[in-house]
Amino acid sequence: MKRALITGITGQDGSYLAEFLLSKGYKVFGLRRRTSTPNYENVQQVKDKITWISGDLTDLASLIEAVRISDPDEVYNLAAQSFVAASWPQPLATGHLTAISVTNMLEAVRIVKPSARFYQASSSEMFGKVVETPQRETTPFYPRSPYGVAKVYGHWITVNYRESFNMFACSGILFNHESPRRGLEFVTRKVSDGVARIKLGLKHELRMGNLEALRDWGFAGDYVKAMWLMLQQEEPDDYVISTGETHSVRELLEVAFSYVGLDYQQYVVIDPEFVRPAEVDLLLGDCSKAKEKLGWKLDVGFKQLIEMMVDEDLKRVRAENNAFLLVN
Ligand code: F7E
Repeated sequence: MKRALITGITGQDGSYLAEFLLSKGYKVFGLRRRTSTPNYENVQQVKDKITWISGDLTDLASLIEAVRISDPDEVYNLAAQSFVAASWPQPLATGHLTAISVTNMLEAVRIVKPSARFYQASSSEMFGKVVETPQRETTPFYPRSPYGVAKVYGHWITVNYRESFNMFACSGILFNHESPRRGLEFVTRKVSDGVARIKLGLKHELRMGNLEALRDWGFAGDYVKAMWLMLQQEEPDDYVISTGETHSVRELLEVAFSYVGLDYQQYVVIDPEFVRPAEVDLLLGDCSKAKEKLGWKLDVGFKQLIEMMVDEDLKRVRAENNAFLLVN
């Protein structure tokens, strides 16, 4: 039985990856940080199948212990401060969690089990103010936020450990990937949740930032399979994972509102609070290397993804509201 250690396991990607690895017969270990209000919502179906290890990304001793206890064949480093907008007000915390912690994880693996295969969650945010379109593995980075800068560090330290210590370390340069498990602050989920609340009469407007930003949005459930495929190859390497399509935030609004028979223009209000100090205007990934070498393919397209998210939020908001009406 193969053994995998996942950091960030209670997040969107971690939960899909845990389910995928469990379905493949893996023994799955999840690193969890102590919080006063633990949130297992994303992993509720598989919580009891995961072996939980207490640890913190910023505490190297706890990571060494996590690698020792799990004795993993594969390590997936998904934990980070992942919300770009929060990286301006918290640049140092983002640097510790999203950049330096990657070295902590790599060090823990190098010291305890250097033969383990390592996956680093790199990001299309590294391309930032893009110098070429579409973006591919060889496109130079030009990050536009403290988050993007931190991810560039994480990316290069992973490459460096591969080259310095001959470790099987891979970076997946994943473009935006979404799902009903996405955090409510990210734009797709903010819109699907907002549409559900407006449709159900619980909300009357949706306050948004820059509607012209273009993103390459895929389904997280498809993207975690690419992570696994990267670690099954003969040689470690880095891969872009994307859909090869780009859509604006405005198109996202159109698709989501029109799906429930509404016109977004009647509800959306532009609020400077959601406009970023520096923007990534356009992302469009070329994932031909992943398709060719990994045999990776995607199943869920943009419209289907947004409609799935709206459907799930309608269900959830309806249920929450019914429960509220019952007790009041
Ligand atoms: O913003 C614009 C915003 O926060 C997308 C993370 O997973 O993907 C994600 O980063 C776009 C931006 O994701 C609102 O300005 C407009 O242009 O959903 P987001 P992100 O910043 O692209 C990459 C690959 C990662 O690695 C990150 O961890 O939407 N936008 N109005 C808005 N965005 C938000 N959040 N809220 C708004 O009201």
